[in-house]
Amino acid sequence: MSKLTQSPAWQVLLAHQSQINNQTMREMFAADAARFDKFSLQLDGLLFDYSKNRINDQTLKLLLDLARQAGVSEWTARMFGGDKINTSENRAVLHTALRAPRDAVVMVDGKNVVPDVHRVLDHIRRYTESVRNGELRGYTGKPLRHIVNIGIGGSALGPLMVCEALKPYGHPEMQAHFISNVDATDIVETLRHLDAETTLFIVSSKTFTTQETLTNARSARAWLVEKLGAEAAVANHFAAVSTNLKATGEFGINPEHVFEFWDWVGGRYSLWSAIGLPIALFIGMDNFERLLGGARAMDEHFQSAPLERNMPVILGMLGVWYGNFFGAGSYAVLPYDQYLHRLPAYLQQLEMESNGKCVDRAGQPVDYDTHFTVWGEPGTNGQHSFYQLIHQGTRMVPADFMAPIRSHNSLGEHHAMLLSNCLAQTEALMLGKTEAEARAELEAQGLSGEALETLLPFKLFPGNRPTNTMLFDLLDPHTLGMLIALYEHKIFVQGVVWNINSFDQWGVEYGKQLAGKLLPELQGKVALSAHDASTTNLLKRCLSAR
Ligand code: G6Q
Repeated sequence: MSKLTQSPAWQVLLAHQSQINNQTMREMFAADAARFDKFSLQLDGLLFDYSKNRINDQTLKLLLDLARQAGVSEWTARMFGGDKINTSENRAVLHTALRAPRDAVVMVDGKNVVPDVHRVLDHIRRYTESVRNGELRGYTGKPLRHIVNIGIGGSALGPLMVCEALKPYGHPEMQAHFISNVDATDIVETLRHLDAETTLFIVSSKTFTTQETLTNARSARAWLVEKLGAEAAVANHFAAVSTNLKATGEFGINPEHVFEFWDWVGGRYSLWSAIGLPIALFIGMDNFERLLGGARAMDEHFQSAPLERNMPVILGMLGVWYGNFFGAGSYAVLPYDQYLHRLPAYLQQLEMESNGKCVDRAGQPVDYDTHFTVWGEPGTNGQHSFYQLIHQGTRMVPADFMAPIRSHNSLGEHHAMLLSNCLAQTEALMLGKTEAEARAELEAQGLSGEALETLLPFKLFPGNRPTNTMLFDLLDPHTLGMLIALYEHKIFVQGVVWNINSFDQWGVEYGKQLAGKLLPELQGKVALSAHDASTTNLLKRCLSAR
């Protein structure tokens, strides 16, 4: 057994789980009028209600004991302080420095990195303002109005999710597009509707070696040159974001349009850096800074609030509670805001790439579960599809609900209906429906006797299904910044408890390596090497069809 599963805090939680397993939240709410006050927190208008969880005062105390035992506060100080806690890559983890104020000091290898962060932010401001106000134009003199981000994974999902989420703040004449997939359909279908004269490509790649991104960038460049009839057009229509300035130079991107970031920014944590360039172009630099300000507010809260009142710590420990002590294998993200429709996809990467690990920091196999599968869809669409399983399936699926109190689009009763659905779902999941309640309902519908008894079992809802609710006034840049940073830090807390490195991604690297080997075989450039029978026959089938 590992040190973690043998530890006193873990063992006490195991025993506690068997006690609480028989209690219902229905009873807990009935017994404690102060439950909501006790189990909810607020920060800058963001209300985090975690009272609909299978916890009591003792559970919370024991979960926080586990967090203390794991050293959550100490690890937090190390991360914010620039220690190289990403040990398998020997890197600091400093996405928090990207939203630090100008006068902050964060040292990496004896150098304060904050002046560099603000130098790049100033560069982004100058560049985005000149594109937005039409000073910097395309090759034929037209303003650049279609921003096309070419990047994948961490160099795409964050900016895409944020541009979608903050559409109401977008420049009225601008549109943001995202090309990621090496599948030509992605670029062909995106460019089909665009006018080269008004299109600005941003090639975003931390390493500037990623096959998909460089292939798409080359195809985009060829498209532009063909449409505008001049190589010289590339200078105005391309920008790049990378840590690899040598490679951006070799690709031929005007150095004035190259935005730098650093190896201490993880790809999936990079939307706050120059990787956020499409966001700043689309919503403007003032709004981008509000987004950074929201994340900074969450950073300050995470660093300073006691564990008992600390949102990321509590959210993280609730995940540990269900994942490790109730055997939950997945959790759902359910935004009741259409603008957040890409949040589940973004969190899938952030969470699963960070904490989907099977060895601990020392490289030893773990004997406990690490991260859940993350999935979700915006409400109310999910209600008409997979909520059935959440309500009446055999597995526990903890879920995070989130909703704005006000909508950017007030239209008739839409928003009241949306909100009522959100609140009704968490209430129903918590309460369930007892036999007596179901029976009374059926009787009220005029059923009786055998007909009633036959239908009754299908009408029962076990309830006691845990949910969190994040409620906020309006989905604005500050709130979104807080929300994203909340999840970033929650993941960090869980990684600390599981004693894993949340900041490497060797699984991604392996995929990149494998595809590189198969490509020349698939193109018929080299003979087939030894593969398993399945892969060999799939390759042969592809080759024979060419
Ligand atoms: C993120 C991962 C991964 C990465 C992509 C793109 O944390 O490392 O998703 O962002 O593989 O990499 P580049 O930015 O280097 O092209």
